[in-house]
Amino acid sequence: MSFEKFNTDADVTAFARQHSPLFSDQDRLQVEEIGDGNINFVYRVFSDSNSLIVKQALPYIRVIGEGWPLSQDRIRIECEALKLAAKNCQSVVPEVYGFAAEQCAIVMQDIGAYGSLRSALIERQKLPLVAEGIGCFLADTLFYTSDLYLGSIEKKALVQQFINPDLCKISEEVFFWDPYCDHERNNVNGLLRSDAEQLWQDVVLKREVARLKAKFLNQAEALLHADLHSGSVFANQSGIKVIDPEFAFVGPIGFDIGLIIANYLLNLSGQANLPGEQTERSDYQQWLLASIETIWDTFDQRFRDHIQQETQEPSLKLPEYIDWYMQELLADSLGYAGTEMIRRTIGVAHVDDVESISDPKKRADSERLSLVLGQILIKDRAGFRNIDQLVVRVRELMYC
Ligand code: SR1
Ligand code: MG
Repeated sequence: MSFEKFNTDADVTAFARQHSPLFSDQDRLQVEEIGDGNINFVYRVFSDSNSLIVKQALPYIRVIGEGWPLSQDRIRIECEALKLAAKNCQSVVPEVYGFAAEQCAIVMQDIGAYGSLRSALIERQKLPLVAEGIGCFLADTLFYTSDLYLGSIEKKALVQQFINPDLCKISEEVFFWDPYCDHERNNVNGLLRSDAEQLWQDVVLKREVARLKAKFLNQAEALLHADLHSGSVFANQSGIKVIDPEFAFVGPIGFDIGLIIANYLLNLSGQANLPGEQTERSDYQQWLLASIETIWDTFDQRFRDHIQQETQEPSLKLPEYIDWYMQELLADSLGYAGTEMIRRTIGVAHVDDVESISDPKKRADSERLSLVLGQILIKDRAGFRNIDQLVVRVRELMYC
């Protein structure tokens, strides 16, 4: 793939004009770089009356530089995943206006009316429709790209369309390997060193993580977003938008569900030591736990409804099979939630929900909670019969 990097604002505005009908020749355009993610460059292009987003994938990871090369095919994957999600789950993703393989760039809708869910959680906002919106997003995008809906031939074509080896390799390493050894990429708070060392010795934990990794590698169940943390969800009073599906591939459904649940739990760990009144903190913690229940319950109900109404394959519609299958999905989701909590605590990429706690001792207290909860989720995942049991266990652990 030949490649033309945007070097100036003029490069970005020319690209925006060429690939979207939003601006007229008379419009004076301005550009601001807004990307705060780890991987790509993101620009907002705006006139007096309109705006859009340009996203460009360089042949390496933005925050690391040329030392960590990365396939630019990820931008095609993102573009195609956004279009498919728009079809399967209406208006929950930004509209794609244009794509150009030569520049490895997409032009898409500006969702400036929404803010990152991570920031909203850190600020203790109680946005009313978010958890339900996430549950619906999960049920729709995952059902309509699984064998429960697609024909056998169509499903294999989908697997082929979303072969995404470079991005999968990042997750294989940063979720399932680095945090379980003294890896040079890890970022361990000095006050947490002995907790991390203890974790690295836990062979039962490492065996369970290996089982989850094997599923991640082998279980082509549905098209995942595959990086569904709270920075990939944007939200406001009227709902959500989900962005950044560049990690998309056909993998185990529980990975998407687990990641977003984990991000609520990471915020919950952070809340214990973020500034503010104790009553306000614990009230918000209850709200986070209620949100997790709503995410799972909405997903569970809607996914079952889809199966009942739309699955054609008779063997996969058996009520006995569906009950067993949903139980497996819950266990997988909790297991992957555990891996997200651990990797965001001692791995390479942390989250602001905890990182923003300025006192290192208090931050270590929150990190310790995340590590302990992460291990419980991984090791005991099959023991939770429903989401309420998880909530009870978290309350016991965190005294909240
Ligand atoms: C080195 S890349 C680390 C993380 O950034 C992305 O957003 C993904 O979450 C990835 O795991
Ligand atoms: Mg991202």
